[in-house]
Amino acid sequence: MKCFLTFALAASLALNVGCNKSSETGSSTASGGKKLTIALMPKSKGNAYFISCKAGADEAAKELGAELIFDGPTDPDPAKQNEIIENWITLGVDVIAVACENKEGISTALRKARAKGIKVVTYDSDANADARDFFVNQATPEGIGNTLMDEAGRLLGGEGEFAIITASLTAANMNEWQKHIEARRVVKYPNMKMVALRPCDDLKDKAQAEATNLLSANPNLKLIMAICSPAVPGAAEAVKQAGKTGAVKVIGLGLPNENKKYVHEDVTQSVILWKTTDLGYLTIKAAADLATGKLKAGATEYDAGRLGKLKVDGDSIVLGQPFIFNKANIDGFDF
Ligand code: RAM
Repeated sequence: MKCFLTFALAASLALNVGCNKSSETGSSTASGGKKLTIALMPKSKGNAYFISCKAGADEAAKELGAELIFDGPTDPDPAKQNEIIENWITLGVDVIAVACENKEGISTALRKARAKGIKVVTYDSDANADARDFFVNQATPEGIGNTLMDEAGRLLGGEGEFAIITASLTAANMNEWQKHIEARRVVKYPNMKMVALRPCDDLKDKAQAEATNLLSANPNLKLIMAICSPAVPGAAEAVKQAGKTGAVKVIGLGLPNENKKYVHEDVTQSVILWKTTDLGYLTIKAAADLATGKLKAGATEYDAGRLGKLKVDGDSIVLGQPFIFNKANIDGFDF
């Protein structure tokens, strides 16, 4: 916790936004001795979640002496993701690291990149397994699903209706988490009922509109679970404006800075996340080590620099456990 806090504060100072290149001193080189070029794509550049990932990616690129290209759609757009991947193939980058908006849709472009000798890692949200070398996963899907469902169960005393707001129905991460939320509900909270699942395209305003509709369509709704970061403040704003603060609880996967206000107003009870800067750092470190041959298929453990040794689960490198922010601790975090 202390370590997380120290890191989060340091990372917030290093925050750097936009599409740019960063290259500094270091030692990671591609074959032929030239500097490694790693291309990093978020689901969307406007999402604070990915802006925070990029701060950690910049840190790793600097440490490794790699060239970092950062680009992606402004708002979530799977077709734009494919277009950018095609450009990177033409450019001949060494590694592509991408958070996939549409699991199936992006896999063809990523397979093409691999066929041209470009290494591919996914992070945050996976592609098909044969379209990438490794997936850098923020936490296990069970860990995320169970933490969300246990928080919902605790807040409702194991009874009542809840609804989920997700980003998209094509993103692998959300779909995996949702399976585990449901599995946990069946086993531990059979008296809780999920009445709706609504996508918000990973956009706050759309999440707010969806939450407003959910509140009027479901008079017995007791909790909204928002499983993409912009949806947590979006749902909170809807609950607040409907005058249902406390009567309808809000929890979800979000950034402390986007939710502090609502947590202090008792609109939002729990915010769950991982260290987003560490996710960006780990992604670039793994991308570089994959390109230089230090990380190979079949590894069971990975030496992730300042993050220490991490478990490799098949072809997934797992960052850690999700963390719960609430009224008691949220002010200690700045990201
Ligand atoms: C959103 C993105 C991302 C997800 C987080 C929790 O910002 O959709 O994929 O991991 O929320």
